[in-house]
Amino acid sequence: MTVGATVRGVRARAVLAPLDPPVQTASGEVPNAPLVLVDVTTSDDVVGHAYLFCYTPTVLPALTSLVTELGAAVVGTPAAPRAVEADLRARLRLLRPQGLATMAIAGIDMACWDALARRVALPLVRLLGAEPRPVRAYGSLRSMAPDDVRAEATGLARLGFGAYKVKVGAAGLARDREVIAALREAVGPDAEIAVDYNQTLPVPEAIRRVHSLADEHLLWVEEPTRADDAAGHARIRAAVSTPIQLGESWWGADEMAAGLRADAGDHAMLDVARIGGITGWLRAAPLAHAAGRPVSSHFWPEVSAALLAVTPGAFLLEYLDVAAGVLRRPARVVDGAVVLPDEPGSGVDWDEDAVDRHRA
Ligand code: SMN
Ligand code: MG
Repeated sequence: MTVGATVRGVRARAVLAPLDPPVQTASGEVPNAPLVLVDVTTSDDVVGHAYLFCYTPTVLPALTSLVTELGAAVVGTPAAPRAVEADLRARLRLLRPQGLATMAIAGIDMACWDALARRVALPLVRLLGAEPRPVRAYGSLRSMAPDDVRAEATGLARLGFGAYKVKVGAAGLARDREVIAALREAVGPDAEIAVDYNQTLPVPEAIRRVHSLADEHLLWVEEPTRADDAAGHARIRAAVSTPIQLGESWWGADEMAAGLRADAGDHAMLDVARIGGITGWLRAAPLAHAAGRPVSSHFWPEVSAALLAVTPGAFLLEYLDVAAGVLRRPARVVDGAVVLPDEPGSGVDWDEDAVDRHRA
């Protein structure tokens, strides 16, 4: 292994990974997972892998092309993740990094960290300075209809989670209560339950509903109103007793810092693609801890498990594995925790036959 490898190539492939069941939210349904699979090859022939989830197939060609173009720009430069990330952010300073640009940089960043871990033959968690350990997770449901919730939760409960999250807001408060009751019936009285409104409620309605649901003793209410309305979330938080969770929608540490300054939430949840990759997470997560917010993750269970294992104030990993349909080894859950593989890399490897079947 040479000490300083360079980036030899960056490949981006678009796939539509199967989701069974599809993911439903009050802001729309995701029938299959539009993913960009990123492969960074170094000058000593090591290949790092990462994937990006882009919510809708409409932007899949644009994000694939953005990863390809940004990847081409760093060919020949040192494959050091922090150097690549700084180079790409500098190139996009005038554009401003929010949006697909941050997501594309994050994908290349995660793949560079995977390549580095593979080059030094360390699991990502060891490269980041911690020992592999089980990372406590919660079962994040995809279904929203009470009968589907009951069935899905019964299956998830076999993985031993102590907490679950269900998406609500598809109809009125009565339906929210029906959904929570269905989940409670399936997971039992001791499990914690969180709900996610996926940004759909106007602030007054959010205050009314969250206040009314106080007797459900929810673990948290997530994104009750628009993600970019930090002041609105702060108003909701000041008016209710149930903890408010948000952060999956923050584009980078700057937006996170603004959300923390606005007192928008009691918790903070980081989406490793939107926060800016592994480098972005390592920059942002300490801000939440300094502000006294427990840190949870959004999607990306493999990489998020390694990051939560090194994050002060880490709380819960979201177990919702949207890429499992194209991964050789999806994240493994034992007794309600994601088990980190003690093998080189981040744990992301493609099932190439499945990738071929699901190419977009
Ligand atoms: C969510 C958002 C978009 C797609 C699936 C799920 C949700 C979550 O906000 O927290 O998982
Ligand atoms: Mg959410």
